Amino acid sequence: MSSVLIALGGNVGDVRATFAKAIPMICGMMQAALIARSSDYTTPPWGDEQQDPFINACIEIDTGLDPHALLFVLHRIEAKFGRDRNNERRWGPRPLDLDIIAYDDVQFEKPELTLPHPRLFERAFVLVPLAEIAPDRHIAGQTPLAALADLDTTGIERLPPLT
Ligand code: A4P
Ligand code: MG
Repeated sequence: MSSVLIALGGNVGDVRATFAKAIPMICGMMQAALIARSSDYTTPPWGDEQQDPFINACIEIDTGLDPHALLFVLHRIEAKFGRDRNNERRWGPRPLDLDIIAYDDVQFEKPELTLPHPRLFERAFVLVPLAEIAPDRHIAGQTPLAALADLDTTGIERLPPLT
């Protein structure tokens, strides 16, 4: 089994309800065990600031699937929640975005998949939830907690659990 960190994001529709349904779907379709789930956070839009705030979270799972199979399943789940990659702009609004942040200590760079995620350390909206569940995990020579010290976390707020 491999330990995989996945970042969830979205800003279209009821994103917290989407996460609540998508996480068991991820585990079911990947025959994976959910090891950890961060809180949900509201985060200011990054990259393209002319859009609604996002909700972000991170999970850790144990799975036997290889990285490419994992990406294929994640894209299918994004589509189930209404994501249409053909009709969106880069960094624009989307109901659900599922990024593979890290897969064990695997490192490679291909057009369709780069591990660890290449923009991970630029993004407080990924690192804040990641630091909640894996503060000291070594990813490409850094840890989420240490990397966060260099980033602006203004406007990122942890949300109370849904009742
Ligand atoms: N890809 C390569 N490596 C990976 C990986 N490790 N995990 C490829 C997942 N996918 C990977 O992804 C484009 C392609 O990257 C995929 O087809 C896959 O084959 P995408 O998610 O469609 O692209 P994107 O989202 O437009 O670009 P990018 O750079 O991945 O950005 P994000 O982060 O996904 O951008 N602001 C806040 N606050 N919170 C957010 O969640 N999200 C975005 C979306 C912008 N601003 C945001 C947020
Ligand atoms: Mg993405």
